[in-house]
Formats: sequence, structure tokens, C-alpha cells
Amino acid sequence: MWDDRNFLSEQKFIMQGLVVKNTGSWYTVRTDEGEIIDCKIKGNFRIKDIRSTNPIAVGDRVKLTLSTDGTAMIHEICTRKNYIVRRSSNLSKYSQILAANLDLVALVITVNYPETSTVFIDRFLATAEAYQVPACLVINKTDRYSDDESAFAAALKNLYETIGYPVFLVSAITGDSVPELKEYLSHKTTLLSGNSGVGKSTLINMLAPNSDVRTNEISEYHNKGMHTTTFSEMFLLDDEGFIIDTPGIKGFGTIDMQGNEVGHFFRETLSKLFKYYGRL
Ligand SMILES: Nc1nc2c(ncn2[C@@H]2O[C@H](COP(=O)(O)OP(=O)(O)OP(=O)(O)O)[C@@H](O)[C@H]2O)c(=O)[nH]1
Ligand SMILES: [Mg+2]
Repeated sequence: MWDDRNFLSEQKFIMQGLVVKNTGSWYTVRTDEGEIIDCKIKGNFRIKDIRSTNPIAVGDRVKLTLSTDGTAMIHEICTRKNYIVRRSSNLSKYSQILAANLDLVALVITVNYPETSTVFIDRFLATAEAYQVPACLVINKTDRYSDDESAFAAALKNLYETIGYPVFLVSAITGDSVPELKEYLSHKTTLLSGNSGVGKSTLINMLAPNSDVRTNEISEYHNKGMHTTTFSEMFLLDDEGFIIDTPGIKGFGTIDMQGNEVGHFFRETLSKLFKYYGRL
């Protein structure tokens, strides 16, 4: 397959590309020439100062070498603009880099089916602030809500917009208000996060119809998702934006923050502090 390429003397060919999938055992890279290649990491690849279970993440720009035997190895990672991590629950000393080089993180939440807690939302937003990645909220499943649930969804939208976050009320099944969300995501690289079963993959299928992401019924008994998506993957939106699907999360660690620092990353707390000191 590589016969017609201009190989170096050691029978290797160097290319650059974007990591679009991370399965844990290999990485899929979309090269700058548009080719999709599955790669391994060369040797013990560790990045200074980040104790993570995955040294390379979706969204990373990398250099890879192709050998004449067909194997592809990532041997260099380009400097990141930013990245966002979550603590892996059973390996508390280590964190998992969810994605790198992001323009936006969108937290998909549901008032019910399953319920997303406001504590979870606030922790997520604080983490995004800490990593200096802009965030927005997407309240999904509006087609399923009772009058009370719809009123609660509207109140949530009002609350978080007041704090300063864009909020979209959508239905990934009916497509209601999805065009407005798509417009907001255009030309951005966006990470979609949220609890399992809130509809991240369904939403991606609606936003990027060619992606054909696997989705699943949520368990009615537990009203919880079953972790259908098990690895992060990046999809191309029509207009050159990218959207990243991630496995549903139960908790969201506040990595690299000391307990007494956490308050600094809540916008509401900041604005209260500023008001107190007369700076707003
Ligand atoms: N009624 C309704 N159901 C939805 C909507 N969006 C998603 N669902 C359903 O919710 C279930 C879970 O959707 P997924 O897209 O697999 O959820 P996910 O967030 O990707 O879940 P994980 O991959 O486990 O993190 C599926 O049965 C979807 O059909 C919606 O807007 N309305
Ligand atoms: Mg999913």
C-alpha cells in the first residue's frame, strides 16, 4: 500500500494528522491528506507534568511514522492549545485526558430520563473554567418532558444564562432547536460530555448525519444509561467544525484544584466576590 510513497532511508515515512479516535489500545489518525490510519504509540510515551492514563487524546495533532510493513507509530505530539481531563474513578492518582485543542465544551443534560443534578453541572462548569475552555449547556429530550419538567428546564436555562453560559433547549429525536445549536457549533471543535443516556450520541447523529454513532435504549428500570459509547471519537460537522462524542460520566473530578480554590472557578461565586469588592 505504501510502495509509491517517498520513504526515508530507514524505510519510514513521516506524516502529520489529527487524532480522531482513542480506543485505549490504538489511536485513529486522520492525516492532513485525509487518510484514516490506525496507530500505536512509540515506546513509553509520557508527557511531562500530566499524570494521565492516556498520553495522547482525541484532538491532538501528532506526527507519525509509517513503516514498510504497514505499521504506523505516533512518535511526536504537537503543542496543545488546551485540554480537558477527568479523574478516572478507580485510579484516583491518574486523570484521563478527554480531549485536546478544544474551542468549546458542551454539557448535555436532561431534567429527567435520566436526571442530571445541578451539583454535577456546577462541577463540570468549574472544571471547564479551570482549564479555560468556554462551556455551554444543552438541555436535551424536551419532547419527553411533562409541564413541570418543562418549567424546570426553562428555569435552568434562565439560571445558567444569567450566570453567563449559553443554554440550548433541544430534542435530538424530533430535531427541535437542533439547527440553532448547529449554527453555534459551526467552525468550532466541541467536546460533548454528560451522564450516560442523556443523548450525546443521538445528538451527534442529528448534527452530523454521516457519523452513524451507536446509541442505545436507556434502562427504564434504573432510568440510567448503560454506557453505550465506550471511547472518545471525533466527527466532522458539515461546515468544517468537529464534534467529539465521549463515554457518559458518573462523576467529574476537579483535577489540579485544591479544595479551597474550587470556589474561584464558579462564575456565580466570582461575580458575588466582585460585587462585594465593588468591582462590578
Ligand atoms: N425522547 C427522547 N429520547 C432521546 C433523545 N435523545 C436521545 N434519546 C434516547 O436516549 C437513549 C440514550 O441515547 P444515547 O444517545 O445513546 O445516549 P448517550 O448520552 O450517548 O449515552 P452513553 O453513550 O452511554 O454515554 C436512546 O434510547 C435515545 O433514543 C431525545 O431528545 N428525546
Ligand atoms: Mg453515547
